[in-house]
Amino acid sequence: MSSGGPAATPRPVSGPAALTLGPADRMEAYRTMLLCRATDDRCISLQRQGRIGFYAPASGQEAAQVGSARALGKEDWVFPAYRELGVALTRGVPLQLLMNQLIGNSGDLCKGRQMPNHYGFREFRFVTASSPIGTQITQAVGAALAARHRKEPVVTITYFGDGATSSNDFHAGLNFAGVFHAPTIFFCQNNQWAISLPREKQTRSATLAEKAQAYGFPGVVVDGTDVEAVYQAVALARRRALMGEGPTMIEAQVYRFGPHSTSDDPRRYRMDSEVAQWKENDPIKRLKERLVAEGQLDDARDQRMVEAAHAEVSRALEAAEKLAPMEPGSFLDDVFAPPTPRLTEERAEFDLLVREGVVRP
Ligand SMILES: Cc1ncc(C[n+]2csc(CCOP(=O)(O)OP(=O)(O)O)c2C)c(N)n1
Repeated sequence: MSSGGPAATPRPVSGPAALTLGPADRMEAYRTMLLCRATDDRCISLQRQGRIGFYAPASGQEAAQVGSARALGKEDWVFPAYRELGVALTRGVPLQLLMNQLIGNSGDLCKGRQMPNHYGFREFRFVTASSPIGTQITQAVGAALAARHRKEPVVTITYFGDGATSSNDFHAGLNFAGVFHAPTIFFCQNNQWAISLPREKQTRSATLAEKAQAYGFPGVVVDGTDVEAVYQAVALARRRALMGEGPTMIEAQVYRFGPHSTSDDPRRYRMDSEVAQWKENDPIKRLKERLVAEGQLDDARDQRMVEAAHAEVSRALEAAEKLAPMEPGSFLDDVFAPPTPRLTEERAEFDLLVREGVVRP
């Protein structure tokens, strides 16, 4: 599968990873986190203007996503949920390609058939997200066992939220991984809310990570607003998995700053004061402070980086909006190969409706 569109954000992932992030890695992580935040801000606005249909923001979760993805190797497979923008960008997915999917235009690799945010990029080993909560967890375990069977030295990582720990697939996936020693990393972003359900109503377990112990492997809690701590936890889990020591679950404690998606209003179920409290630990602010303290960043350079991130989003969006829409009759493609006689007939009927102006391309 080709990536299509210009490579606006080429960020090849190197691996296997060292156990700590170096200064240049920290700066690169910061750049990606700024791009992630700028993309979120723009996409919420685009949805409000009717230019995209739906969006699930990742703001507040950038360190968890970028830190974890930086610890992976290029050959590892990612099984995401629908909120993993920072992971996609770190894997090197060009921003325009993401925009193409949000719009569902003719450059969208999913051909406009997936909900916005539910993208997948084979070239970056980023498997298409599914909406049913938790289904990616069992898929990641199966793929890890298949890779081991083929003697491929890779791990799979699956991303999911606190709400997904109540799904059947979470328990089936962890049990199977424990029994068969799957080289899988279970990366839970506990962002404290599953739409309107708070973390304390999700489970009586003291932590989500401790659920892994019941399945016979380690579960660790990490401060998900600290990019270095996240990186280290994933690098260690990956090393364990590659050494044949089996799976690890990581619970990254974060907070979702924005709505669950553009379809809800979080002020109806949570207090502004809670949001404000978590914003004191904004992962971008934390990493900025670290970079300033070590002399890599000052306010002027930071300002230029923020502006560059917004400009990159504008360029990607402009290019994506110039692309033609999907050809409407394409919904009949890819059903059967070769198409059945009935499909061919339907396609001819559809093309006639387009020619007669009944259906507008
Ligand atoms: C099986 C299933 N049940 C319910 C839903 C509706 N739903 C969509 S998102 C969501 C909450 C998920 O919360 P969490 O796993 O914490 O992830 P987050 O959205 O916070 O990242 C629910 C219940 C669904 N998509 N699939």
